[in-house]
This record gives sequence, structure tokens and C-alpha cells, in this order.
Amino acid sequence: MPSFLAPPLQPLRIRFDSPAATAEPAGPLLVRRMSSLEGLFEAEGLRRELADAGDPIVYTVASSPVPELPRELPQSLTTIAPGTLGGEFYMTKGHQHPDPQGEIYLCLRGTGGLLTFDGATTSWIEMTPGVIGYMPPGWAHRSINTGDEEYQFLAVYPGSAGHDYQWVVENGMGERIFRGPTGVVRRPFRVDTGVPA
Ligand code: PAN
Ligand code: ZN
Repeated sequence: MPSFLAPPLQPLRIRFDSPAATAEPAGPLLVRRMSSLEGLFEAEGLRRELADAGDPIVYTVASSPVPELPRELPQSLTTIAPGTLGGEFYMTKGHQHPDPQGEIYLCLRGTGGLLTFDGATTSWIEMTPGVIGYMPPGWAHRSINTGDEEYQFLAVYPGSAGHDYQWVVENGMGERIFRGPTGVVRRPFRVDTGVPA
């Protein structure tokens, strides 16, 4: 069973295998299917139908064994499948770090976007291979696959940051991201009604 290492750690060589979407040596592997994304897409009814009929994988997160502990610097490889649900692109759940600290995402392949929200302002960063998206402390973040292939990025974040998913459920991300006739369409999202403004 792959897991995080216990400190003190020795210097480590970690290889992320991009096509296989794995880390070697491996830490925890997270597989997020449609059934684990309740309430996040606008088309919740469609999501439930899909969860009951096949329950496709939306994304995976392969972590290295570097633990999520103070002063450590964990990394993970996220791979999001291409697709839309009711026109809304496949995406990660999104979270806020309870201990606000910066984080970087380096795009490795595919085309995507990094949606960040500080509770008042939304920011959108287009991600293509070689681009780093930087999230300053206090900005909740969600990744979206806006292409027709898998979208993959490496995340590096402080080990003491923690992950708060409820913050996004309660505050939203400011926008929803849809496939439009000529590309990406960003729509304002009001969390009180759950529908676009
Ligand atoms: C990333 C994310 C990863 C999956 O490693 O955890 O992309 O997204 P969710 O955690 O929102 O499901 C990161 O931001 N770590 O802090
Ligand atoms: Zn994060």
C-alpha cells in the first residue's frame, strides 16, 4: 500500500511518469469519479445519472511519498480526463488551504485552466505545457480541462497548508467554465442560487 514517508526523510529522486500518470516511488493515489463530485457541476441531475451509469473517472492525483507535514514540500501529478457535463468542462473539486500559503502548478501536457478565487475576485490562467500557474496565499483553486486530450500538471505545495473542500462548496469559485461554440466560455456563478448570474 503506497503511503507517505515518515520524517526525517532522506534526499529523494522522484520520477513522475506522465503517460502512466504515476509517481515512483509512489505515495497515495487518489481516483475521483463522477460519484465523488456531488454538487459541484451546474447539471447536478446529469452528474447523478452518469455516476449511476458507469461512473467515469474524472481525474486522478498521484502523489510522491513526501508527507503533508510542516516544513516538507509535497508534490502531486493531477490528470484530468477530457469531457463536459451539460457543457461544463471536467474539473477538480477545488479547495482552499486552511493555512494560507502559496502553491505552484506546472502544466505538463494538454490544455487547461487554473481558476482561482479569493472570495471576491476571480482569476483565470490559461495553462499549456511549460506554463506555471502561481496561487498566492488565500486564493482557492480549481483546475479545468478545456481541451480534447488529458490535461496534466505537477503541483508543489507546502506540507502544512491543509485542504479545505467545504470552503468551495460554501463560497463557490466565482465562475463556471463551459465549452462554447468558439472556445472557452466563463460564466459568473452565484453561490446563493447555484445558477449562473
Ligand atoms: C493539488 C490538488 C489536485 C486535485 O494537488 O489537490 O489537483 O484537486 P482537488 O484537491 O481540488 O480535488 C493541490 O492543489 N494541492 O494543494
Ligand atoms: Zn492546493
